[in-house]
Amino acid sequence: MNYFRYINAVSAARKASPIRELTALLQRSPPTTISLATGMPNPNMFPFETADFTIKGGLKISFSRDTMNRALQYSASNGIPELISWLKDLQKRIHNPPTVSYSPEQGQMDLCITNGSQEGLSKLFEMLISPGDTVLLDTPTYPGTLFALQPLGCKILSIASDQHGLIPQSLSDILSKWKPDDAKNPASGIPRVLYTIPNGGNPTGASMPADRKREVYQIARKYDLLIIEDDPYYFLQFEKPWIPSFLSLDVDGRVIRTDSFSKILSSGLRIGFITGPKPLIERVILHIQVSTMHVSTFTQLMVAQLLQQWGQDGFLKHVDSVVQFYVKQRDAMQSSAERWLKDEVDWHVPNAGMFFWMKLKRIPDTYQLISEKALQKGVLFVPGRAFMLDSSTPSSYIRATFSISTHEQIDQGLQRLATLIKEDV
Ligand code: 09M
Repeated sequence: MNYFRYINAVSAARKASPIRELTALLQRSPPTTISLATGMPNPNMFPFETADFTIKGGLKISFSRDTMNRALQYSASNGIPELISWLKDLQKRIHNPPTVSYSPEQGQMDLCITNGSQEGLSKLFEMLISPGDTVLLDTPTYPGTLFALQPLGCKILSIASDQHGLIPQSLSDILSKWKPDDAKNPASGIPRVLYTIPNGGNPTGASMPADRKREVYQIARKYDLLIIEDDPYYFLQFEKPWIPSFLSLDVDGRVIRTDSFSKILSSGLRIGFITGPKPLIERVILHIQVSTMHVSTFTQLMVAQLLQQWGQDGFLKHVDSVVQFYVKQRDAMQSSAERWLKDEVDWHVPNAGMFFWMKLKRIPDTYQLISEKALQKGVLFVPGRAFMLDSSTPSSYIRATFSISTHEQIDQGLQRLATLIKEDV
């Protein structure tokens, strides 16, 4: 892969700050080293001394004074070493990416920690997109992606999707406007980036089966596309075996995957990670160096110590227990939807994630119904328009989330929706 083909002028111009490089060096140096080098404050002057965290299941994490000093200090931009190595091992176990054994230039798997997957996504877009570029994605999609992409001045081509996610034939049809050889011609305007949410799609709830992913990967090879696999709901898959990821198919080093701990450890701690070819991950790290500098060392240490105590098996056991909860929530929404909405609404039962994507059959546009009347009835959903390329496009859909409400609230909420629909049509 010629990674220079994908990065824009801003990203190509990024250089390593010597001071940040020194910080990383210091992290690896023996404790006897006397550093008169970096501009780090003296942590003994910080007010926080120690901390104890009580973890479900009886575990405890204690930050001694030394750990606390480290937790409150600057750290390397790619993440603290123990968290990076734990997560690399996890990726190897779960996805077993072919790129693990590649050389760095061939696109060897690398990983860096981000402030949730949102930081990873926005940094990827800012690395890859130049004004006038054409980007491929399946709509409806996550507004956090649309609103990160649109100001970059790119044209977005929307690929059709159904209850199994992005439709490979639609991707092929859209790309057939170009010849595969156009990938060698910068003036051809051929898209270079494909973005998709492969599991528990936001808002659609759709998950892509493995054979579709293989088809999409082959199309990406044909047209030399980079695939951004935004997968924050990977660990909220309700059925095993988990569907193989794009990363697991990545023989070329053309997949960058954004993962998130937001749905399974904490959304407020802001821990996500991106996994992909080293030459691209390095560019993202250069951007982190001059923006957020790094994810909170405190947060990273908290999570690293938990993961180290759990081990991979303990982590996966925790994921199972989270999934068990969400399956019951999903089932509660399914049975309440059956009870109140089945004449007026169409939906597919999601196999992952937190969302039902409901089509209100007799309502051509849900925007007013939701933004004005629903609130008066004491219930709220996101109107479908919010997930469209152009948010002024009418949509008969709504997104209903089953993560946070009790079964009773879900039932009442959907009953209120049923009343609302009856009054409206
Ligand atoms: N709604 C998300 N989605 C959301 C949402 C949210 C406050 C977040 C996809 O926490 P991160 O950074 O790992 O998650 C970002 C992210 C990336 N990709 C597909 C997502 O769904 C999070 C936060 C209020 C509302 C929110 O509605 O859908």
